[in-house]
This record gives sequence, structure tokens and C-alpha cells, in this order.
Amino acid sequence: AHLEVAPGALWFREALAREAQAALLADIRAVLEEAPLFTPAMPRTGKPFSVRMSNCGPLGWVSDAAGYRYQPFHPNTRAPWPAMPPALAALWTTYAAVPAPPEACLINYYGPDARMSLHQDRDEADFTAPVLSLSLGDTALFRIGGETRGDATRSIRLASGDIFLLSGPSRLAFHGIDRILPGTSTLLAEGGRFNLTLRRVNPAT
Ligand code: MD5
Ligand code: FE
Repeated sequence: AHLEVAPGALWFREALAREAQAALLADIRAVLEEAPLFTPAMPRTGKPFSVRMSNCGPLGWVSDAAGYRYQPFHPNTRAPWPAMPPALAALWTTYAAVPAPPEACLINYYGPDARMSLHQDRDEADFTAPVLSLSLGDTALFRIGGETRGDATRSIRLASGDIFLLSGPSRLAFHGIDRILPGTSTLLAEGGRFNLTLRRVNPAT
């Protein structure tokens, strides 16, 4: 069962039980051994993000003074991104229900003071596929609006184990993370929150 919070924006609360969350977290920890969290920077200004990131799968999203882009290797180690863990790819099959596999999984890590300002995800060449988001760890105050900046927004508390699917008219909705609510989950020993987003980047051929 899910809640449709805006057209095409589907919220699957408590989609994953604690055991499944712990298993995916272990997969993510293994990815991060190979591809450590890096600190992205804003295009032009080079101002660092408060969120740290890594990726797995064939492509990964990166940002630095040169701009936002997808690339097949880690910006610091220059090594190819680790493979997508099968359990993550399986979530795509279940929830996204599109035949082409995800090309990128962006891993965001939010410490207690990290935020993500309102933005659209439009660095992909194909907007027809949905974006699937999985939250692990502390609850986040997520804000989602419409396709135009300035459209009314609504706030949702994304908790550990929640899946959020952005499809159709919501694929280009403005969204962001206003704040993390510290101490709301015991999943991460260090506290904070991981958000995983599974994405297609290129049109399926
Ligand atoms: C997060 N991540 O929780 C947030 C929200 C990002 C990002 O926004 O770009 O890494 S995940 C929900 C989301 C992801 C992609 C698209 C849309 C929402 N959307 O079109 O509304 O770390
Ligand atoms: Fe986004």
C-alpha cells in the first residue's frame, strides 16, 4: 500500500522491515569501503555540500566546480564505481516496474546538520523512468513542490525503511531535505541518515 502525495509521487511507508534495512545497510557499507564518501562542491562557487556522497552501479552522480554530471568513476580514487548490490536492484524491479535496470545509485549521507536545498533532478538524459528513494537511519524532513520553483510545497517525514517513488508528473518536482531529526533511529551506530536513489540516466535502447 502507498500514499500518493502528489500526482506520481508515491510514498511506501515502512516498505522494508528492520532486517531488510540492516542487510541493505551492510551492502552500502561494503560499497563505501571501495568508494568512500566524498564531499561534492557547488558548480562555479566550489562551496562544499553538507551532504557527503558516493555511488554504485555503472554511473555515479558527482558535482564539483566544473558542474553536475554522471561519470563512471569515483572523483577522488578515479576507480570505477562498485557494482550495484543485487538487493538494491531488486527494489527497482519491485517498485519502479520499468524493464531497464537502474544505471546509478547515488548514496547520500546526512550528518545531524546536513541539508539539501530545493532542487530538481535534471542531469539525466531520460526523464521517463522514475527515481526510487530509500531512506535508512534518522528521519528526514523532506519537502516536495511542483515543477516550478515557487509552487506550493508539502513536508513529509521520511523514516528508515520508507521508499519514495518519483514518477510521471512528479519526476521533475522541486524537492529537498530541510533537516534531519537526530536520534530518531538506531539503525546507524554513528547516527544520521543514508538516502539511496536509484536512477536511470540514459534512454533505454
Ligand atoms: C534525499 N535526495 O533524501 C533527497 C531526496 C537527491 C535528493 O534529492 O537528488 O539526491 S530523495 C527524493 C527524490 C529524489 C529524486 C527526485 C525527486 C525526489 N523528485 O523528483 O522529487 O537525499
Ligand atoms: Fe534530488
